[in-house]
Amino acid sequence: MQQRNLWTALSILALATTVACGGGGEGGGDAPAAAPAAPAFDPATAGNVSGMVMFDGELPAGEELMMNSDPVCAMSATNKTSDTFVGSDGHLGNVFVYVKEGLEGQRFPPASGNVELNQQGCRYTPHVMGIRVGQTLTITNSDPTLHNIHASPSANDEFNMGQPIQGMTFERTFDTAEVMVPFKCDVHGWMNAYIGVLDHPYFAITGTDGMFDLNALPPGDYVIEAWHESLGTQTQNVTVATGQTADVSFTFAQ
Ligand SMILES: [Cu+2]
Repeated sequence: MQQRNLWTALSILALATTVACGGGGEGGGDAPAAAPAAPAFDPATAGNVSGMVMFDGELPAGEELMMNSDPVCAMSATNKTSDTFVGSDGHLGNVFVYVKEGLEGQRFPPASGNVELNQQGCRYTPHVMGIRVGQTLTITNSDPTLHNIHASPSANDEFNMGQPIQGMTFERTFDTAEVMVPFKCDVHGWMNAYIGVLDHPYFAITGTDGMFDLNALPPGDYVIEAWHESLGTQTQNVTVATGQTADVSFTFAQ
């Protein structure tokens, strides 16, 4: 009697296992694949934001970076001018422009690929960048000298990692949206960079022509912010309509 109960229990267990595994069909017992992230909106309804960041007046001259504390840097660096003020003809580069408000609660497909931050010629390349929450940041030391990458976020975890050997790489992700996360090198006081972490894909960094595009936005009302490391932030409201490109331009001054 006891033996029969045991077999009955085992039979039920086997049946339950078979059902749970989907009857041994495709998938080889792997966990069910997560549903693909659905677009937050119909892309056919999208609109765009485009604009320019200007600097009113003469752009401050780039500060010369004093690299004498490390002979490797002093001898090998081909560019010893600060990246804080870059631009031409009244246009301002290295400005992080992004959707600050208006996308709350929406989900977007994850970004593909890594974002690269290089330490080369004893400076960070790029100087200003953006990344998605959860996207991998690959940090490389291309120099034959010690750098340490020291991030000082307020909403994410701080990290500080030495890279003593040329060619070393290190990967990191961010859990929370944060504009901006500052980076510095504790060995070389002139090295700094900034990364904007967002939970959506609508951000851009202006080049020396000051131009930016935020394409394929859901129609709606947004607050667009422009951030500059020395000149602060500005915001503007904009309405994005299907098939239209709204112009949003910013002018900074000292
Ligand atoms: Cu360094």
